[in-house]
Amino acid sequence: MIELCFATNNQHKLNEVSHQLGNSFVLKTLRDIGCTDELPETSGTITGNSGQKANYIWTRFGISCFADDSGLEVEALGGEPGVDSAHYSGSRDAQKNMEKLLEKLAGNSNRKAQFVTVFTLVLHGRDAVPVTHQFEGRIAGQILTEPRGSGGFGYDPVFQPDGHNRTFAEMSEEEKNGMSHRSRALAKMIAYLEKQAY
Ligand code: ITT
Repeated sequence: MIELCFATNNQHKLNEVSHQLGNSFVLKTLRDIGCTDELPETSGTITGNSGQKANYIWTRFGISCFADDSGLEVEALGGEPGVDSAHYSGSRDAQKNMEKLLEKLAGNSNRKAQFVTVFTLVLHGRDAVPVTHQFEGRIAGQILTEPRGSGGFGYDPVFQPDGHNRTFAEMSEEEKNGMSHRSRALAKMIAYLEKQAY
């Protein structure tokens, strides 16, 4: 069975992804491989940061791995917070990040937004040459004027996916996972992995 390390320090992402991966792969955490480092995220783009995180683990630990970089893109804010989603308010405080977002959108009737994620998979190839692939997932929705619900993480209480009348934070993890940006990208990665002959 393929062993894959998920290069994330975000426990919520880990929970979401481990459920979806099921038993076809052995999922290793950063803790399992003894990595306590802060992962680099300095490229300025979601795609670039995703690659940086996975390549960091491959280079230091030589283990097949994947990383997810994700963010919320709000149309009326020109795509903000985007790559800065995790620390939009200046700190990694989800409450403060949401407050800043709602303040910036106050009085604005265009509430369109999307969550975006890019997974980078680095697989141990022949002769230890790494094989790298990226997979993207998106979900469109609206930013509400105030938070609702207590599930999920990050901006989930203010994000309502199109076609639904509840926020991600009002849904069960299973329901969010049935449509989220992360699960869509992950489904593509799993389909790719299942095609590989091991
Ligand atoms: P790692 O880098 O260790 O994986 P992180 O939390 O720093 O964890 P990102 O750099 O990818 O993750 O930042 C993503 C941020 O975007 C995250 O902290 C949330 O604020 C937001 N975000 C991403 N996916 C989300 C989701 O499903 N629901 C709500 N907010 C999300």
